[in-house]
Amino acid sequence: MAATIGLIGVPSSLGGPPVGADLGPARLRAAGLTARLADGGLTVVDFGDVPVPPRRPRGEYRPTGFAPIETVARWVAKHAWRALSEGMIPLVIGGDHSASIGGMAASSQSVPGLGIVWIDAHPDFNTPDTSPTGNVHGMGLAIVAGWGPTPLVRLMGYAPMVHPDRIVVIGARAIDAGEMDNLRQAGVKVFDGEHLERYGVRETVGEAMTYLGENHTRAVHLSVDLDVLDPGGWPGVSTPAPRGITAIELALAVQTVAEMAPLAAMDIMELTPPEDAGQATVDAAIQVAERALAPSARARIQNSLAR
Ligand SMILES: [Mn+2]
Repeated sequence: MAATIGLIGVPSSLGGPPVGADLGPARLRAAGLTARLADGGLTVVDFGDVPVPPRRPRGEYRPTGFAPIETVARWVAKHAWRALSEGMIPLVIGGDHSASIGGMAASSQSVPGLGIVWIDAHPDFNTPDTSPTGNVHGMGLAIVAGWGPTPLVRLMGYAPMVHPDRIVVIGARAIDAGEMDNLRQAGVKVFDGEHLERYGVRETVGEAMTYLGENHTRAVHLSVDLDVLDPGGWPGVSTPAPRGITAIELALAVQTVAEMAPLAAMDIMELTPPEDAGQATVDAAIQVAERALAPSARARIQNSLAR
């Protein structure tokens, strides 16, 4: 039976720099995300966009405090929990990556044996003490793993939302020094960009999924930050990092994850339309959704390759 997707837009850049990640959900919808998923055999229920508090109106850019991020996280959690409780797969589209906190809060509550696959140029494992920028989009995974500001860490009343031994990071290539210490102390497994270059997508993802399986993961929340892509070809993100993988490699990575474990929930984050000259990044984002979620879209691609 084909899955039903609960689409949740998070038009927020409160967790990152003000360069337009808040425009991501509207861009994805305008580019036909819903129709493409429907063509792939999925039913899509669009929950619309969550309400987002305004940025500070005046003055120099400063990182947003935790309270508005918490508000957004609670809205995302509410919608994601509703989707999960009705048997749907929540698909959160961002928006900056701090919006994953709310979706993971909901998944952690609803899905037994939840593991996380975090595909990102950055591991997002800073805490307020180690973050060079103070932006919460660089702290999201740490918060889910129980590290960081208490109101966010304890969003659901318990912490961690997901045990660090059921979390893998794939593709990280820009890791801050203090962030690296946090990752080591927490015991989060990182398959970095160099690992991907050396062993390729299939082997790296296979190794990551085997590790999660050994730690009793029964379903996965897959979170994709589009900045894992090479900004030379896919520039539409808010914090580009040099090097990175191709759209084909990313599509193969998410498909491999979906083949190896039940997908409980998914995020596609950090699409930043003003930076996306030529719309390669929005196209890649839609392909990522199709390849992870739509079985018949996958079959069509495989058939066309076989011919
Ligand atoms: Mn990220």
